[in-house]
This record gives sequence, C-alpha cells and structure tokens, in this order.
Amino acid sequence: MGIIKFVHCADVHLDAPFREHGRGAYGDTRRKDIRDAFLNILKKVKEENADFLLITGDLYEHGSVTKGTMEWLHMVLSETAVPIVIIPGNHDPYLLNSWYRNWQWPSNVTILTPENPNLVLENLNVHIYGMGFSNFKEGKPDLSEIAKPKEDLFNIFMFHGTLDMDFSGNDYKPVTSGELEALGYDYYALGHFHNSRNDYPLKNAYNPGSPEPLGFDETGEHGAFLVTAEKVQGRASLKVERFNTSIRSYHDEDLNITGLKTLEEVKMKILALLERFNPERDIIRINLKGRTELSLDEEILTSLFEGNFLYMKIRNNTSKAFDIESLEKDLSLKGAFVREMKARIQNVTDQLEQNPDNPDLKREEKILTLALNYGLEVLQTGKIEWVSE
Ligand SMILES: [Mn+2]
Repeated sequence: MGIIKFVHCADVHLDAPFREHGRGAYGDTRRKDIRDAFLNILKKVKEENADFLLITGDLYEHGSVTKGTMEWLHMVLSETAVPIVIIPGNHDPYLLNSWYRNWQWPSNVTILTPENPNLVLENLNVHIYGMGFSNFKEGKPDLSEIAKPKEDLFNIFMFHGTLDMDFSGNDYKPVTSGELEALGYDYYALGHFHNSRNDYPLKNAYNPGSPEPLGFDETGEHGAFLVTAEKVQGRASLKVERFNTSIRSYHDEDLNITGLKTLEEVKMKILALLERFNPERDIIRINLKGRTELSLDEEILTSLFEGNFLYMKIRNNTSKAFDIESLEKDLSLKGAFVREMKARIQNVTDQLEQNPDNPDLKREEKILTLALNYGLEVLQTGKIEWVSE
C-alpha cells in the first residue's frame, strides 16, 4: 500500500444543551461554536487532501439535536466528498429512533453498527472495524466478536469507550490497553474522553477529545488528529499530529484575597486577573478564596466585571476572617503566635506613621499580615490552600 492520510475526531456533541447559565443567547452562541469547530475539522480534511475522516462517537446529542442541524450536517458532510466513517457514541447511540437509522445520510458516509461493523476502502487498502454504543450505557464489551485484522491492509479499530480506567461497574465500555493490543490492529481510533490523550500504554491508541471544549473541566486547546500512515511488509508506521479547532477556551481561576482590606483592593485584583484574558475567546470562572471580613456579593461583582465577556462569573468561596482579638487571649500556641505577629506588625505600623510612603515598610506590613493569616490557617486546619499570585 501507499501512504494514507486521514483525520480522526470524536465527541463533537452538536446541539449540546449547555446547562450553565450564560447571558442571553449564550447557548445558541456556543452551539454555533461547536459547528464552527467541526467546520475547522472538515477544512483540515480538504487542505491536507486527506483520504478519509473518522468520527469516533458522540457526533451529536440524541436528546437535543434539531432537524435543522441534521440538514446542515448533511450538507457539510456531503461537500467534504471523501469517505466519512462514523460510530455512534453514548450520547448518540444506535437506538431504534436514532438519526443513524432514520435519516438519509450522504452517500460518502458510512455508519458502523453491530449489523455492519466492517468497512474496507478498497482503493486505499484500509480496513476499519467499529464498535460504538447502541444504548446510553453499556458495560464491558465482548471483544471476541471483533473481526481479525486483514492481512496486507491497514487496520483501524474505532472504539467509543473507557481505556485503562476504573473497571468496577463502569457503564462506558471499559477495556484495557492489553485487551486492545491483543486484537492486533494498526491504529486505535478512540473516543469518549473530552481531553486529548496519546499517552496510553497502548502506543498506537489515540483519543482526540472534543473539538470544542464543553465545560470548565475541559480547559486548554481542543482539536483533532491528522494521521499519516504507511504499511511496509506488514509493519505499520504512524505520524500523528494534533491540530487545534476550538473557538473558545475555558478558565477556572482561583483568586486568594486573604489580607486585602477593602473592596477596592479586591476589585483591583480581579481586574488585574481579567486583563490576561480575551473576552472574545475566554470563558471564565473566578473563585474567590482565602479569609476576609469583607462582604462580597457574587452577583454584583460579576455584573461589575462581565463587560464584553461571553461568560464571566465570580464565585465567593472565601471563609470568615480570624477573630484576632479573641485569639490573642488564647493560651495555646495559637495565642502566642498571634501576640508575636501582632507585635511585629505594630512595629512596622509605627514606623509607617513616620514614613507613610515608604514602599519597603508597606510591603513588610503586607507580608506580615499574610504571615499572620497563613500561620493561623496552618495552626487551625493543618494545611494552607496555597494560591500563587
Ligand atoms: Mn462525549
């Protein structure tokens, strides 16, 4: 066989419901982002002159996908004009009322199902076997039913499920690297987990993740794989390159406000954090942490800063500041620590009265105040939830 080139994606989740509350037409915007990310995949197929495209499950959401989206999908898949091979996932399972059974798919699309799990692309010398979902949940699969790899062909196993993770009672087809390796396929095209992975014990297994991230547990860049492969004298060689497709990027940021004395200081710190982000692209959640006496209203703070962001939410996860005055009278180590730190802070405060603009003294006062709070945190709870600046 010659050199083949294909694109492997999964977990597109067209028409995902997006349960978190964005403003206005947030959900519609995000559903368009998913379509745009998917178009970036189809664009790559064309630009690279790929021979075919693999979609390893969860192409759409069974419960919420609209006919309009299916019509759009029909159009863009047929325009792509190369073979497109799909397996159903746990969000778009091969149910009796599935679009996979009841919809006229373009002629270049093949759905691999339990009745028709094999496809041979004759002119490319490629054999593909697919194992997807026929229900929303499925336990351990029967791998003995899987066809043997075909000699002289490049063999691809498409699998939507869970590789090398928790096996007890897993509802999403748990398998091990060893079990898949024993099948003897040349490329394992995985799907199900939304973050990209290519570091399985099974070296030729690849999980592309979702082309568009769908929640705060899907931070970072998202994309798919471009694979160039060749098989010479029975040995396959692979070159697998990840490319980015995502429109937005999720950021879940902790912000420690311990030691800040006024609401103004808190606002300045939030502003400094937000300056690092791009309102056009970034979806942001800020979790205020630490100890404070300030009363912080999540909704008011959010409305102050959301500005042009598509989604920006501030959550108040702070706890109440220590009661220094009563702790000072404590007879334990805590009391001794507070008295010592208070004396040091007082010393700096006195010096500051003489030199109100001295930056070194201001800095020292800030550090000592933080030291008092973090020291008490350790004495009280045995740990510090440390958050860097
Ligand atoms: Mn998925």
